Amino acid sequence: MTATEVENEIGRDRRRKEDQRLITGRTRWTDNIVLPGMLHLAMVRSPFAHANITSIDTSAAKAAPNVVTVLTGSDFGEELGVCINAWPITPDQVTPGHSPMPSDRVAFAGEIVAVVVARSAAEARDAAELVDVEYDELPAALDLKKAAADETIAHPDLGTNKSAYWVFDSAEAGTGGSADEAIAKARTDGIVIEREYRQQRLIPAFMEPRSVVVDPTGEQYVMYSATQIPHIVRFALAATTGVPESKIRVIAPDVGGGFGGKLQVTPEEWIAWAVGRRLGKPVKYTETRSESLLSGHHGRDQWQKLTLSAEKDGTVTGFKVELLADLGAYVAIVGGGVPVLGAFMFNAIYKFPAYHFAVQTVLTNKTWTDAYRGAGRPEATYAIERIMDELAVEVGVDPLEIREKNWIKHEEFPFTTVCGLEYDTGNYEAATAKAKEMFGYDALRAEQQQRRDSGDPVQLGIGISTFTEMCGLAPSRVLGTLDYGAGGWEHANVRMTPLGKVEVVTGASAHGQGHETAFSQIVADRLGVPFEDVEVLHGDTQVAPRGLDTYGSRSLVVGGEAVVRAADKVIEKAKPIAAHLLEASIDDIDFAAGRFSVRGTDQGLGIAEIATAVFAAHNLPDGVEPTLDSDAAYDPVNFSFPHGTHLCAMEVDTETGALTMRKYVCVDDIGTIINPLIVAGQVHGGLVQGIAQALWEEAVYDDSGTLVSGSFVDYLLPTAADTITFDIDHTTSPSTTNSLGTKGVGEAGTIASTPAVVNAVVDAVRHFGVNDIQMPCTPERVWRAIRTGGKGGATTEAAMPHFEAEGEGA
Ligand code: MCN
Repeated sequence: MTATEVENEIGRDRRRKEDQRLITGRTRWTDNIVLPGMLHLAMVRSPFAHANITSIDTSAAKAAPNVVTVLTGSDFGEELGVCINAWPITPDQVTPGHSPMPSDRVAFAGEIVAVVVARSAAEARDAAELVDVEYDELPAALDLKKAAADETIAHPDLGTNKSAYWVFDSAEAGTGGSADEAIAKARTDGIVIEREYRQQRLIPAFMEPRSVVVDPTGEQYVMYSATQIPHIVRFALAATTGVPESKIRVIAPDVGGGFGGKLQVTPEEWIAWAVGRRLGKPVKYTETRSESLLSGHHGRDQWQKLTLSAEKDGTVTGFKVELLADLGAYVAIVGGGVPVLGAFMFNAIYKFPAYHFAVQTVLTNKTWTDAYRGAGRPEATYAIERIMDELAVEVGVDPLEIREKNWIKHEEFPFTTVCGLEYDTGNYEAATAKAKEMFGYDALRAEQQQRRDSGDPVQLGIGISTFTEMCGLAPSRVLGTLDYGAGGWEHANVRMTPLGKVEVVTGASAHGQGHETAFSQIVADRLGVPFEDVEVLHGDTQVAPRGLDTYGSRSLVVGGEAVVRAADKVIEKAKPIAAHLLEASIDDIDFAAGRFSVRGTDQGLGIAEIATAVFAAHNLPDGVEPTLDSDAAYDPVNFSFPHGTHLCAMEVDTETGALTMRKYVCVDDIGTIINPLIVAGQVHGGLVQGIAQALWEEAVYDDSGTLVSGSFVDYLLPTAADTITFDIDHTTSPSTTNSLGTKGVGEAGTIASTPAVVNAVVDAVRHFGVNDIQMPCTPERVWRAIRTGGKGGATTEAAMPHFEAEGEGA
């Protein structure tokens, strides 16, 4: 391949390098790892949501075939470590102690009380059934609103379920006016819309269940884990167990998805680590799918109370958001911070002059919650995009018109929002115009009217979501102001091998996103080498010692930029060597398409030739190191702000409540696209995940705190057969926060699609008096809403309790 042929890797539909090994079964998942003498673990879990442990009899289990030992929390001391919360959102946050294996009291059904160690996984599981645990059941705090009112206490020693109260007020922050004043004024001469929305609890369901292998037999403790965050796991292990980081190696081999669900330092990892160290033998634990649903962290679970004020023409004057967020039994690694991330997104693409946000995080006796694809931003987008539709109805205009009246115009960028964030670029007009055209908006509106007029039993609804999000979880200083426990930089190393190939080491830790391919494209373009000559290494703290891993759609905008900078340093390092070898002045050397050339001549050397010359080191300039190897760490000054317009057409059978999606169009602006094929995959997967929240998925507990939706029979994870073909396209306003002009895409589809779908469903049946249907919009809920003229759809739970500030806000 010639240099010119590799010029434009960026923007090219490259098939993913990693897929060869993934889809031909040649990869090695954590559960495939077999080490000499390896033992297997099975967890004994509490069937009760809240109970004192009165006794644990392990004798029968210990006597079972091939069982090596059975251990409980009291068999361990500090070596067990503690599960950490890395984001206390207020200084006075109430944070229950979280042992990976408590010995006195369990706080959710599924919590681990003992671990069985056996020679095979099956024998360990069988023996786990023989562990006899006596419990003294305690009342469980299960309903979020009741828990917020401290009706039943999830952790009696704490005396309250209220964990933290976090506030942002634009008047106090100096970024806008007072939302309360705006609302009071609108009550007399404008419009006030008050709504309460439910964000149901969801369960991240990745393809590969969580799995961990610990090998304590070498000089280092080695942990293989199906995790998104090998660097953070290593840090947490060292910080809480006292073993130096240099003695810990964490490897995330190929990881089969995470969606935020593997952004956790899990009790199972802690226990495997402690058992491996205790016995001095390699151990493995792989969860069953039921354990995954039961005890891996859950997502969402909020009540949202919203008050929007506007002038009579629909110009928004203020927005007040009050949230209750269910933490579950413990404050997970970034659990409390999830609603805080959302706090900056409720104003979305709009120019609201006044904004107030308050969240009360609440402890309950359910599985702990934490990041799930979008983490706070889907919840915020849902709230604002649903209520903008309500405003349009009140004003009597098309919902796109109400959005256009309030959104930031493209010529107004960069724009500082009422939350104090600076949106660098965007063009909502362009994305919306393109989406409208692809959708056939006017024709579908006409058809909707015709169906209404004729009383067609199948009604048509059109749903809109003009979303934005902050992603590229990054600026360390900003994260510091929010008391987040880490920075947001990313690290890369780019090095040329003696034969002119390139190794790229990244601290990002892909688990399905295709970084090996996309980062190869970036480096191939930058260094002018063939795509095939670039190897991307990641996911092993020994190979990639520095990094902050993958979540928050950060890997390209932060990690990719670090790769660019490291590659540029390689070019800068090679340049004086090229000048020396070409016997020219460095000022006369140009670099393009992988070749250093002497300006005005046909003399030149390829970068691969320089790499070989550097390796030989026979003829280097004085004082030049014989390596073509550079590091870069990048910490951006701002987030990136993808946006887009999503339109959904939904047919609703008003006699049965059955829903049939007819069309889904999305036009996203994610800046420069590195690999359109990967992006399409990200958008498709993301859309399905968001649509699933709107229509199918919900973690349901019974009155005793047992997870009823504990298998895929009841937890309705969609398959490809449940979805339609989406029409996706893009507009481009390059980001200014990185040199490639990219914005993240990993969460965009999920964030945008949920409100587009629910807006479509509500729009189809609004003439029956319906203004909300609680998610998931099951046929039954839709049918009931139509029958009852449901204002607020199927909401059955108690009203939102009034909550007051009890702690310091931000
Ligand atoms: N990309 C691109 N051009 C852009 C933006 C992104 O080519 N303008 C490419 C990137 O190079 C990368 C992929 O798209 O290969 C996603 O990039 P990015 O938006 O940076 O997101 P991350 O790589 O940081 O991935 C995290 C994000 C999150 S937060 C969740 S949750 C999620 C997601 O990615 N979980 C996933 N996508 C997932 N995809 C799979 N298969 N599995 C998961 O668990």
